[in-house]
Amino acid sequence: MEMMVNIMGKNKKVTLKVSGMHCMGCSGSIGKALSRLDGIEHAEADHEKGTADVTYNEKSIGMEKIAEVIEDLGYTVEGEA
Ligand SMILES: [Cu+2]
Repeated sequence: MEMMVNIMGKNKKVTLKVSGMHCMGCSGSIGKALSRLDGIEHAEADHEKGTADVTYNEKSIGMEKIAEVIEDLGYTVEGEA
């Protein structure tokens, strides 16, 4: 995986502002749902800060899809933090 990422060399890291998270269950479910997607290298949400750090491959997945998955879980993506 690490090697593939280096070859493709298009990874981008963003921090999103996400509202609606109240506990570790919330941040955990966002992290888990995003991590399952193709093109996501790493995803971790923090309910205290109200953010989600996402490292993704721009060739495989776009911000639109990432936001959609978060919003389908019932949270709101406010934009980049
Ligand atoms: Cu919660």
